[in-house]
Amino acid sequence: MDVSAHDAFILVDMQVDFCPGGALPVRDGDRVIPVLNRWLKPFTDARRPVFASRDWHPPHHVSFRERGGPWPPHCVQHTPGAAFHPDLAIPEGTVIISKGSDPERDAYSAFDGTDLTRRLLALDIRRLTVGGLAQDYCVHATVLEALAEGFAVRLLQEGTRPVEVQPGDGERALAEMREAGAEIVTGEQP
Ligand code: VGL
Ligand code: ZN
Repeated sequence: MDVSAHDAFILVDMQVDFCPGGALPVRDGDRVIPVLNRWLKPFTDARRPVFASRDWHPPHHVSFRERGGPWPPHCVQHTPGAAFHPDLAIPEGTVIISKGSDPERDAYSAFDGTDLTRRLLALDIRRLTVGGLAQDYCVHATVLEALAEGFAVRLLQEGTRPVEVQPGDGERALAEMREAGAEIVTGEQP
């Protein structure tokens, strides 16, 4: 894969709560970790910027079931479940983008309510390579917003997995991202 001066890597919500055993587990969510570790290598070798988004909810967030939301409590700020998965080799210098911190409003996209666009433009980034969880929620929303903001997107198919509240959500999300202009890159390694 080519990595140029206009490329950055976006790791979406690779947190303990989205992996097996967590509060809102994505089936085989942890299987993407070695894949992402391998794909990160050409970016760190080329000293390209890496961003890691995290779901970062206050207790009693509006998206939680206790408040009539769709999700069990997950990724509560400063709890072990909100931590990045320990097996993910987060490169030195990775910029953490926290989202979903407003108690009254959910945010799936890493761009939603964050300064990600401004940071990317400041670095003259034009193309994003994206992987993480979940394919049908935060990855989907992040990819669509990136494209709408004018960034090119390469989505790592083996670097993402869906939570699939409804069967087929993962496939539908993938098709929508492709139709919106994302390049779907296959392979367990670069
Ligand atoms: C996510 C559901 C709720 C995600 C976050 O990261 O995809 N999904 N909050
Ligand atoms: Zn959430």
